[in-house]
Amino acid sequence: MSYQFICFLMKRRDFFKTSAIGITAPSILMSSEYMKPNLNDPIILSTWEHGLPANESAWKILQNGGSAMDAAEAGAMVPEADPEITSVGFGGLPDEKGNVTLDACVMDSYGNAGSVAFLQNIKHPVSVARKVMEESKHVMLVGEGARQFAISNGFEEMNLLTDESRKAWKKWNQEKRDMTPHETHDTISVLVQDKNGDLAGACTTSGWAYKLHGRVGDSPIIGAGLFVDNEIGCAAATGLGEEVIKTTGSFLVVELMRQGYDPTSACREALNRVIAAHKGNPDFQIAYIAIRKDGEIGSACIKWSFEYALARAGENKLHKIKGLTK
Ligand code: SD4
Repeated sequence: MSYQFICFLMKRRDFFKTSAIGITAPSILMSSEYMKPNLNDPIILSTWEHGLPANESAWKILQNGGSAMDAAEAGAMVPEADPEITSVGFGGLPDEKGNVTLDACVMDSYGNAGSVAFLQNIKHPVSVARKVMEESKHVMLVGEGARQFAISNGFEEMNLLTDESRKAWKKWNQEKRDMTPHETHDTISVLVQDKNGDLAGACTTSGWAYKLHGRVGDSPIIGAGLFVDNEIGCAAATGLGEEVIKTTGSFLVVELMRQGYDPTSACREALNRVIAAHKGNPDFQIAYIAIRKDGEIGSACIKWSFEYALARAGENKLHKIKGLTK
C-alpha cells in the first residue's frame, strides 16, 4: 500500500470519526450536520461596490414576497441598466471591433439554469438568461440565436454603446494598448438566500474590455461564473474568466463546501489551485463569493483587494478583503 493511499484512508477515518452519524456518504453527513437551512434571515451577497444598489433592489423583492431567483435577477438588472458602470450591460465597454457583447446566467433553487453568451443589443441579458431557463428546453443560447430568442420574448433592442464608452473605445483603438484584465473587470454576481432558506444566483457582464470579437468569459458558464446547489450552498465569480473556466471555479467552491470547507476556506482553496498553476504569482484578479446553506458567507480574492456587498438583518454594507498573494 502506498504512503499516499494510507494517508487517504487515515483522513477518511478521521472524517468519519468526527461525524456524528457514522459511515455513510459524506454529503449526507454534511447536510444534516452543518447544512441546516438558515431560515427567516435573508441574505444578499454581491460583487463589488455596485453590489450595494443591486442588493437594495433585491431586498425589496424579498420583502414583497419574491423568491431568491426573483431577487437575484432584480439585483443584477441594476448595474445592467446603469450607463456609468462600464463592465456590465448598457454602457459596458465593447470588444475590439466596438461591439458590446454580453454574457449572463442564472440558476435557481431547483437546479435549473439558463444562460446567454455573446448577446448584443439587449439591455438585460440576465432576464434573457432567465427566460432561456423558464421558457426554452435549453440551458444556453448564444449570439444571434440568443438575440432572436430575446426579441421573440418581448425584449427590445437598443444600442448599448454610450457616448462615453464609444469615446473610450475610439481612444483605445488608436493606441491598441493591451488591457490587463483587472483594469476593466467588474462583473456583478448576486447570490441570494430567501426566508425559506432557498438559494439562487445571477451573474452578468460585458466581459473583458476590447476582447477579441466572439470571446466568451466565465460569467455565462454554469459551474464557472455561478453555481447553486440548494442542499449545500452557492458561489459566484468575478475576475479573469479564462482562469475561472479552467478550474470550474464556482462549482469547485460549492463542492468544497460539501466536503466540509467553510465558505471562505472553500473560496481560498479554489483560488489556491489557480495560484499554484501560476507558480504562486498570478498577475490577474479572481474573486469568489459564497453562501452556505446554513447562512454562513465567505469570500476570497487572488490579488490587491476585492469588495463584496452584503445585505443581511436590515444592513447593506461593503466589505473589503485582501488578496491571497502580493
Ligand atoms: C469575464 N469574469 O468575462 C468576467 C469579467 C469580470 O469582473 O468578472 N469582471 O471574464
